Amino acid sequence: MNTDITRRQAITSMTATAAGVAGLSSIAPASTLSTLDLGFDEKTKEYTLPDLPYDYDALAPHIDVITMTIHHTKHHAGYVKGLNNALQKLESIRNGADASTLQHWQRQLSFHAGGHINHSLFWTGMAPSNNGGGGTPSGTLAKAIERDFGSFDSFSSQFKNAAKSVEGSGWGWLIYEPMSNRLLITQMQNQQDMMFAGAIPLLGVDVWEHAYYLTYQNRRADYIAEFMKVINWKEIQRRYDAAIG
Ligand code: MN3
Repeated sequence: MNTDITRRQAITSMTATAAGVAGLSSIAPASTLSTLDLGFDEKTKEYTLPDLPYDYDALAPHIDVITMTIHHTKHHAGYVKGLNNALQKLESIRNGADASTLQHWQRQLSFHAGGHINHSLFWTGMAPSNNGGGGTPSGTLAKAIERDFGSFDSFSSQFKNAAKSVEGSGWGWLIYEPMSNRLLITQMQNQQDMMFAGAIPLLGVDVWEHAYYLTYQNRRADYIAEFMKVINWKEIQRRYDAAIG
């Protein structure tokens, strides 16, 4: 037990120091999300849209095939395009173009990078219910959930309520806060607002209407309940393991 506490304190202390010294690059440790494919092309310096890890109809009936197809090929693709465009505009400004629109393009960068990363985490955070999706977490993640929320049911209840009550469009998240070595549930508005430095995303549910309206119309809570049945807990565990080092 002593060894465990010492190790945890050491990790927390190391993470906090790294975040303080190295700045932005340490907001999310590279190891956490490095196996998340954002389709970044080193040569062109542009992002591309990665394929889904399963077929468009694989999550039905929880999430229908038309929603999945449009969500990935139109909405997610739009964020990738917007991200590349924002980066290009910021490069032009660096190279001497009119800087009066800088703030606009910085916000566009945040919005579209958020959209691309959120969706990439979303797709890979789910799995077909006959192939690993659903159930409950086990192992160290289950223990951390019990430690920080009391029980899985208590976590699940807060996560669903947080996602349901997002004002307008946004996301519900389970995040890891490395400086204090704890899990938190957060809301996100749009693709980026209300998130804070240090937060490492583990599990996110998209509650924009485009994510559920065809099947669930205004019944956001019903959609979230079905989302819970396709969570890829093995992948969420992997992200947690990477986050705690
Ligand atoms: Mn979406």
